Amino acid sequence: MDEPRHGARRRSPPDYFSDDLDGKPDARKIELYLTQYLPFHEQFAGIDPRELDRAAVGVREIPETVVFSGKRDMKIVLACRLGCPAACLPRRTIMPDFSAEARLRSDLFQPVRLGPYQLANRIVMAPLTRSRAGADGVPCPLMAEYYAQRASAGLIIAEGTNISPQGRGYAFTPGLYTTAQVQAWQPVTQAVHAKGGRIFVQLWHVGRISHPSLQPGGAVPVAPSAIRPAATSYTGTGFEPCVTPRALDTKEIPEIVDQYRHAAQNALAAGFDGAEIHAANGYLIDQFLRDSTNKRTDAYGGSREKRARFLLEVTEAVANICGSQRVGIRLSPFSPVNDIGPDSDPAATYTYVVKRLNDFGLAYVHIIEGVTQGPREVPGGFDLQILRRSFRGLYIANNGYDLDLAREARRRNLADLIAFGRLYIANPDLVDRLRMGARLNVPDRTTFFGGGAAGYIDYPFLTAAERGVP
Ligand code: 8OZ
Repeated sequence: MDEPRHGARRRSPPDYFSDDLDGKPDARKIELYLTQYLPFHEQFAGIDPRELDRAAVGVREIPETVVFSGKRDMKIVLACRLGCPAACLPRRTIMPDFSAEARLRSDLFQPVRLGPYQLANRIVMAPLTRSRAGADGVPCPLMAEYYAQRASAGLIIAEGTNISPQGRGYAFTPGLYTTAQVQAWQPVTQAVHAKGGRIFVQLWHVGRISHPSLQPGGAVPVAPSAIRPAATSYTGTGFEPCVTPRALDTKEIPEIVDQYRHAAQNALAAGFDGAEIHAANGYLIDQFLRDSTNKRTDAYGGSREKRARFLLEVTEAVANICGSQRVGIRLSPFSPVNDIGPDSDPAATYTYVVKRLNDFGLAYVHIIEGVTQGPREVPGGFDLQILRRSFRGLYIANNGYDLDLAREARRRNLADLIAFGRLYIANPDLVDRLRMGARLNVPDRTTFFGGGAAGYIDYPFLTAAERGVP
């Protein structure tokens, strides 16, 4: 660790501690460092020093002088300045064992700009279906408490919210198509804002992933084509197999685009900071995009361009209402969830989509990497960074992230923000817990969907003592 690696030449010491290599480090800054970080160091003892070297490379992106430490051989490493490779960092033996710094310095916990908003950090609460709304899709008061508890996330993306009665596929999911729903969302967004948080809503139409008992008039659900999925829909009394959907008539499609427009208007009236279009997980927009589920021969099916048309019309409608910088979109290019078959050329289809999305100047794409709630591997080895590079807005990465993976994604600049789903169910103060490397609460699966306060707003926060507050 003491010698320059990779054949890098030792350069002159950086100017932050310009007297460091042979003289004494700046005592005032060391003091600052000790008071700021020492209280945490026990939390992070035992980090492999090689980890620190990797972190050193990562901090190069922070446009400020940084300090971090490693415990090997009782050394503290004083690092500096943008662009200084790890291999040429000055090293001094001055203090024993404080190895926390690499974790603390990840820019996961630094503010970031998203559209018009300055987010407190790069951690996103992913949309999570919790089925606590009323049978009429009206959010319940517990939801204000639930989201406010999680307001320290840089951004909350609220759960999938139905744009219309026809868009509903799960009992007790909220909506944004009635006045009562809008009014019941208002205390939710206010509670998040009162805690300094930001909250987008996720606009959802499930398409064929529904059941007649959830549909207006007991109708069969709709889809681009009449292909039955081997999937289930939660009806309120249990999971029922999905039925063969009815293929939408061409003239109905602009009506659904209008429903998205109306829901986007309602989202603003409800106080949301923006909207995420749910185009993932085998729901309606995904059903239009993939040629496995879209067999149409009209202007919305056939070629990739035609299959993407519905998604692009929805995006245009929502962006026109919210302002494009208040809109994001979620995609799951390689996920088979909800029995959606793969597109015959997913790499080309989804690359085409994100390139076309550039026409709107959206705030972000939110990519479920790999299989939703499953392996992160992408079939065929497609490099999701191609999507990221093709898109001009921010890239939110999701699926199976933990602290190490998230830090790694930032260190290697593979994502702009990281969305955590299941970890947020049981850890309202996830940001603090990740920042401190603290233990995580274990979620209770039996309370994921439906029910009341139990398993919803009763997961404990770290105590003051655990947070190191006297
Ligand atoms: C995970 C797996 C399948 C579906 C969604 C309700 O995407 C879901 C979902 C989440 O909105």
